[in-house]
Amino acid sequence: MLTYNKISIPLLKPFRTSFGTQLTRDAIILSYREGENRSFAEAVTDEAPLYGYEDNFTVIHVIKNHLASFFSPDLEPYKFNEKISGIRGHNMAKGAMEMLLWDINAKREGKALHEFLGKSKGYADVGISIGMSSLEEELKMVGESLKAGYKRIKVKIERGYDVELLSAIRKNYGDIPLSADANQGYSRNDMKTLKKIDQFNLLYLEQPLSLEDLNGHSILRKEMKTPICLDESIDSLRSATNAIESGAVDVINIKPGRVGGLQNSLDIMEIAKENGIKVWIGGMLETGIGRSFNISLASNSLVTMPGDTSPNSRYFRKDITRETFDMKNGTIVPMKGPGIGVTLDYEFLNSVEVEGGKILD
Ligand code: OSB
Ligand code: MG
Repeated sequence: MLTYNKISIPLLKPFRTSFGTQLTRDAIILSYREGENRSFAEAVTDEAPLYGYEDNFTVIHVIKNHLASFFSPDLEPYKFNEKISGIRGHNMAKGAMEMLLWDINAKREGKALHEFLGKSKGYADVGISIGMSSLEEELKMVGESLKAGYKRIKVKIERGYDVELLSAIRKNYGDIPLSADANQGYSRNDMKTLKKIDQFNLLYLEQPLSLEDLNGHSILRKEMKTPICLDESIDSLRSATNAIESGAVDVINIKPGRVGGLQNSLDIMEIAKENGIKVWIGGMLETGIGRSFNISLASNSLVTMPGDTSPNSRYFRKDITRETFDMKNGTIVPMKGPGIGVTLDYEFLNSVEVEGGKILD
């Protein structure tokens, strides 16, 4: 039986980006039950379409009305992708369904997901994505994160809160591995400000312009020394190919939940490698379920930079999974499995459930 739960769990701290402030993680969790066995997946959407065009409501709608009829637990993920290829867009909904099949398939083989995916190093290199707050608070967070062992610090920037922040971080902490994520907060009219960011020697500048403005990113890439990383713009293998071919990108932030799942993520990693593009695995404040998928993928040897996959405890006082991830020396070891290797705390899940129901018998 295939079911979904929509949950809302409080974040330990508000997470502010250029597109808004998140106080809770509102997630759609998919569960598939076969006898005693349970498999899970998580959609990366939120309540409102601020990051991309999909939201929790469209995900439930698309899964129920368009994807579920193609689902069979006996399908390999790539076969499912072939079957749904006529349905346009909605890669966050597709990604949740596709990842569910990876968990089902890995569990049937009795393998941990990271092993089932192949090429696992056995650990993921971890960076932190720090939400916006006061300059003082952020400087403190950067210091604590370095002490905790994070291998890369990423801060969020927006118009009017960029140069001053980055300059203060460099002044206080020197030549640390630093990047900045604008979440589409700038436009082509901001070239002057964006070029000022070159002085900070960032590892990369993430998604400065609108997700639709691939040409703008190509122009910016010629104007700036700082490598350009794309996040929101890359929602499929096709958009990754387009971005690479049009010279719009140096680094890709791969979120399997955004690009339609793990198969597309692996395919993007391959074309990135062929073209000398660096990749890392991002996050969307996932619960332990989405986090386990991300960390399993992030341990793949084709991933070339630390990702946004902090331990659960950084986001939530309590998570819906009983198992949690710990970071040691800036690395996290993926779950031992089978599959994503996490179980649900149903008592807690019920207490944070907003709605739920059956999708397929
Ligand atoms: O742009 O990477 C992003 C969170 C929500 C939406 C978009 C983004 C983020 C993050 C947080 O940066 C990454 C994480 O810690 O999960
Ligand atoms: Mg981003």
